[in-house]
Amino acid sequence: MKTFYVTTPIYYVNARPHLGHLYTTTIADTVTRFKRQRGFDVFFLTGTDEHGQKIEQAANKRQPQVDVKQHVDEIVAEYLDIFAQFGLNYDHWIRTTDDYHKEAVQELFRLTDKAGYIYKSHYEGWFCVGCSEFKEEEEAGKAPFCPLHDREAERVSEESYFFKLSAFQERLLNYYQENPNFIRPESRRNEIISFVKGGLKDLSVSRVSVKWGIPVPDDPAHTIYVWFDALSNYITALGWGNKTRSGFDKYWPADLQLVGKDILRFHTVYWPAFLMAAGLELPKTVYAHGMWLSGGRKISKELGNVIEPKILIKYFARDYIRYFCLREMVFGLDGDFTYEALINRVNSDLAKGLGNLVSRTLKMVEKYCQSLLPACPKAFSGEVAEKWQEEACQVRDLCLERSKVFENEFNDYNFSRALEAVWEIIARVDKYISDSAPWNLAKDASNQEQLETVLYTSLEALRYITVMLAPILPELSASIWSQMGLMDSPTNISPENLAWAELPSGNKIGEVKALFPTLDKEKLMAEITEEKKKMSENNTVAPVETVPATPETTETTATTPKVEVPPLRPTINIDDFAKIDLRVAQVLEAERVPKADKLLRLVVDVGEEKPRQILAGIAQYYTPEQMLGRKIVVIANLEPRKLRGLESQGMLLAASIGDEGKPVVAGFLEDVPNGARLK
Ligand code: ME8
Repeated sequence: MKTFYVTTPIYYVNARPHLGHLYTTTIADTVTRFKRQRGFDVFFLTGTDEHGQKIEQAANKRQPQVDVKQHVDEIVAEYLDIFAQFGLNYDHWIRTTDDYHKEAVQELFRLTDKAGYIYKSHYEGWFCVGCSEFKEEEEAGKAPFCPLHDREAERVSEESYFFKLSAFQERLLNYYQENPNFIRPESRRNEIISFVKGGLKDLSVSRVSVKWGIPVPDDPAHTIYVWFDALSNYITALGWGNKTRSGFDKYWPADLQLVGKDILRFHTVYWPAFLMAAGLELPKTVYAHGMWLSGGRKISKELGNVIEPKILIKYFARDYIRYFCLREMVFGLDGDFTYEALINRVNSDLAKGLGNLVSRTLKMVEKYCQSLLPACPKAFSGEVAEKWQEEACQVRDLCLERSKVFENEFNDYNFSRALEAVWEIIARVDKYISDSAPWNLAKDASNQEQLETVLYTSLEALRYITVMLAPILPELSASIWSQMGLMDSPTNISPENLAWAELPSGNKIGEVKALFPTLDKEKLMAEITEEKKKMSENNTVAPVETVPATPETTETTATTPKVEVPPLRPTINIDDFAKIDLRVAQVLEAERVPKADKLLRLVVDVGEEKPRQILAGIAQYYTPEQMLGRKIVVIANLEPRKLRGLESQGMLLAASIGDEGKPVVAGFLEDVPNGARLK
C-alpha cells in the first residue's frame, strides 16, 4: 500500500490554541482525507512543543504557583479539546514531555556527537527568548532588536555544545538544487537558498541556564536546545530512537511537512542538517503557508483581533470553517480573516452555489421522478441525435475535465484553485438547468426523456462533486450523498474509480433537507460582537502569554502613541500628483543586504513582464519573512538609484513614526491585483 506521512509543527504551549494552529492542522487533516480517499495509508502527526525558557518563565509567573508540568498539562488539555471540537483527526498527538520522545532526542544528540558534529565551547552572544533563537549582532556591542517580539535580545555568555552547521552549507545547497520540491513554494525556496549561500555559522545546541528541557546525555548540567528537541518530534513519534512507538521504516521520510512561513528556516536549514548529521533521510517536501491576518494585521492579543476558536465553532459549522480556510487563503500567501468574509463565502459558495444546486435538483427528482434516480440517458451510450443530448454530453465533458484539474491542483497543494475548478462545474450545471428549464419540460409528457436527461446529468455531476469535496466538507458531503440516495460514503470512494453514467438509477432519494441555510449577516455579526464582549469581560480566553505583535501592529490601535504631526509641505496641483506613478506590488523575494543593517532587498511584482528589485530601509523593523508575499505600494516611476552597489528600481511607501522615523509599511485590506495604479 502507498504510504503518506504528513506533519504539522508542534505548537508551543506558551499561547492557547488559535486560528493559526487550527489552520495548519485543518490543511493537514484535509490532505490526510484526500490521500486516504485515494487509497494511501496515511499517518498524520501533530502535537505540542512544551520545553524551553519561555514556558518555564510563564509557569513561574503564575499565581498561585504551579509546577511546570502541571502548567503545560492544562494548556495541552485545552488544545486537545479545541482540536476535538473541530473534528481534526490526527493519528498521534506527540508531547515533547513524553518519555519516549526525551529518550530519542538524547539518542539523536548522541549520534550526531558520535558522527563528529557536536563540540563543546563557549557561547557569547544574543538570544531572543520569544523566538528561542540566537541572534546576530548587527552593530558591535549593541543588542540586536527583534522586530517579531518588539524587544532587544538578551546577552548570553555560557558554556555550550555546538552543532557544526557550517559543515552543511554545500550539502544543503546541493540538496536544494537536486530536490526542487523540498522547499515550497518557490519564492520561499529562493529565500532559503540565498540565506544558506550567505554562509552558515555553527549553532549553539545546549543551554546551562535553562532547566526545563531534555538533559544532554552524559552532561546533565546542559539542556538540549528547544529547537533540536522540537524538530526531532517528526521521527521520535515514529519510534526512531525508542522502543515505545513504531512506524519509522514504514513512513519516514515524511511526504509533507506543513509549517508557517515564520518557522521555515528551522525546518529547511537546521532540520535537514540534523538529519544529514545522523545519516537519516530528509523529508520530501516542506511547505510554508502564509499567516492569517486580521484587519490587515497579524493576529495578536494586544490588538484585540484574535479570532477565538470558541466563537468560530459556536456560530459556524466546522465544514464551513474548513472550506473557508482552504478557499479564501491562497496557500502560501497571507490572508485576511474577517467574520464578514466567512459569512460571505458561506452564503455565496455554499448556500447559493452548492446548496442551491443540490436542493433544486433533488426537489425536481421528488416532483418529476417519484423520488427515484432517473434512468441513464441514451446520450451517454453514444446516441446523440438531439441538441439537448449534445448539451448533456457537454456538461459531462466539462465535469470530467474540471475533475482532472481539481485532482492536479490539489495534488500540487493549490487548494483554492482546486476548489475553483469544482465551482466551475457547479456554475455550469446551474446554467444547464436554468437553460433547459425542466419545469417547462414537465408540462408535456412527451418531454419526459429530455427532462430525465437533464436531471440525470445534473445528479451525475453532483455525484462527482460530492466525492471531490469529501475531504474538505466531510460532514456536508456525507449528507448530500445520503439525500441523493447513494450507498456507502463518498469518503470511501476514490475518484480514480468513478465512472460517468454509473449513477444507480432507480435508487430512492432521501429526505430533501436544506443543508446550507443562508446566514443572516447582520444578526450573526451582532451576536458575535456581543459574544466577544462577554468573553473579554469574563476573561475566559486570557492567553498564557500574549502572542507577539509584529511591528506594524504595535502602534496602531487605541494605544497609538502621540507623535508630533509634521507640518504640511507646500500645496501641489493635480498635475504634480499625476506625475507620481504609484502601483500595487507583491513581494516575491526578501533578504537582508549584507553589512547594511537597515536595508532589505526586495524583488517585487509590479504587474510587469519581469519583477523589479527595490531596496527598503526597513530591516530594523521587518524581517524578510514578514515581507514575503505582502502587497505593498511602490513609486514605480522613480529614477533608479544605487545603494550599497545594488540598484533600487522604485521606492516602497511606509508611514514614518516618531523621532526615529520607525517605518510602518503601507498595504491593503482587500485583495488587489499587482500593477494596479493608485490615484
Ligand atoms: O513555532 N496564521 O510553535 P507555535 C497561520 N513550537 N498560521 C499560524 C498563525 C497565523 N496567524 N500563527 C501561528 C512553533 N500559526 C514551534 C514549532 S515545530 C518542530 C516547532 C501556525 O505555536 C503556523 O503553522 O508558535 C506556525 O508555524 C505554527 O502555528 C507555530 O506555532
